[in-house]
Amino acid sequence: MKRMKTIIEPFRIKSVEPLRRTTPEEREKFLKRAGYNLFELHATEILIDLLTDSGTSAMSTNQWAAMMRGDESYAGSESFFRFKKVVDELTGFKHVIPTHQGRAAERILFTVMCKPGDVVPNNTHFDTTRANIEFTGARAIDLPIPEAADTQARIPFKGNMDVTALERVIATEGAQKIPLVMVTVTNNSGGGQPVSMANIRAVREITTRHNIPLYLDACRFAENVWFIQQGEPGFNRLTPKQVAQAMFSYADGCTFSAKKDAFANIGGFLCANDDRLAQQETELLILTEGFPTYGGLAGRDLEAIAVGLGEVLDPDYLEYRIASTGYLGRHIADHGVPIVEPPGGHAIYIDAGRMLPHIPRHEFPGQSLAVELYRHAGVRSVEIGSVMFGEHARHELLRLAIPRRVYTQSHIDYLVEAILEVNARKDKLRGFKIVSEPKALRHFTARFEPVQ
Ligand code: P70
Repeated sequence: MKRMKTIIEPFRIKSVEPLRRTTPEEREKFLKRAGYNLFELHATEILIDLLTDSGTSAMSTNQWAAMMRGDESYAGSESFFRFKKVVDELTGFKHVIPTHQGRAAERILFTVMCKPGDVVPNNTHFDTTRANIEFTGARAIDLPIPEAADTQARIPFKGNMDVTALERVIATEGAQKIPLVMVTVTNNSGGGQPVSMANIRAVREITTRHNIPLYLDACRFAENVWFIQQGEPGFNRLTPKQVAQAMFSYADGCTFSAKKDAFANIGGFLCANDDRLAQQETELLILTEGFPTYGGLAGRDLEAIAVGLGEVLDPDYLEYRIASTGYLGRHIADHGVPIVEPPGGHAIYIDAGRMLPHIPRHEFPGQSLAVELYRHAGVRSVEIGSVMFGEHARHELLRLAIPRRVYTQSHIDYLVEAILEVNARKDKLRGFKIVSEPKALRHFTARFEPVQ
């Protein structure tokens, strides 16, 4: 049968949550109280929340049903074995350690593997990954491909790692100083861009030659898989699950935040093939997270993850997901808003540095745009630039992250309208300065004031 052109949300809605409207005067008051940091807003003050796609997904009826089956035994819970079976089959790794979220997996992994003076390359580290590596005294270095420097370049698999740069880093630092190489799929800081299988294979080849373990930061593995399946030669006859299995087969382990591509509201895991490492990781897990068959999660959370990992690989879902993100991207970019091209998987990133050339980096153009979009339309987004990454920021971006299965087409159309209205008077936007900040991960709690 010939397929119709319109791609629809492949679900219907059973339970709804009202959206809350606010007036411009109220939003001005909330912004002042929050120190112009959108993390400080209350959820009730927001109309459409694009702060993150993490932990914000709508769960399915099957996930809710599975939660009722949650076995809350402290040790040996049935839910753990159901979860483990799904993760084993998907990833093929020998050991799986549940954690309460992605960063707990990162902390355990880097505590066990890194020491001061070490270096950990990644295509691009995300905020908590970088912070957890630096916390051990090691150095986190980003090796995106050179083409990623140009936000306007429309090339596929723009999330790839620069393998020539990886060889160079190994040659200059020495393999013994590199406890692991990581590849983040999709590349979150870089624009939600996918990494090709060919690139993962090339990184594997280099790391094998130097005897360095390769780990995937697999938070958005399914979205990455869809780009490979649709766009990389040789994969379109495989199912998304088979492509995912192929992708995981190149790695020695992974970290995973189940708050993204498992549609769970909380959870994560750490996988490893190395028995000795897994042993050390399990010991740390018991110290800070919990017994190895629950690792900081309730049995019901493990059930939700197990079901979610199956649902996310449904081709109808992935087709809709990537089309919906692309629709937002095309509709604003084709009307003059510079975005990171081409649109990625989970979010659209506006190049705020390019859109607001009159606001210098040190006055945070991404933050200025985030504040204005909230002020204008009640939409919350997040700066991914010099506020989040300081001197490591490569671009001044504003990320519009799309929660999974939560918003409909008309919400997206409202966003397009709001963004184009702000764009029409972008020259009026002013910069910000930071008036207080913590030592690490400052974006979560810093306070700002507008520059006069
Ligand atoms: C996001 C959230 C989390 C994340 C990630 C990658 C590639 C590990 C983690 C940690 C964080 C965030 C950012 C801004 C606003 C709110 C939240 N990413 N690796 O939205 O996982 O959060 O489970 O500890 O993207 O991108 P976890």
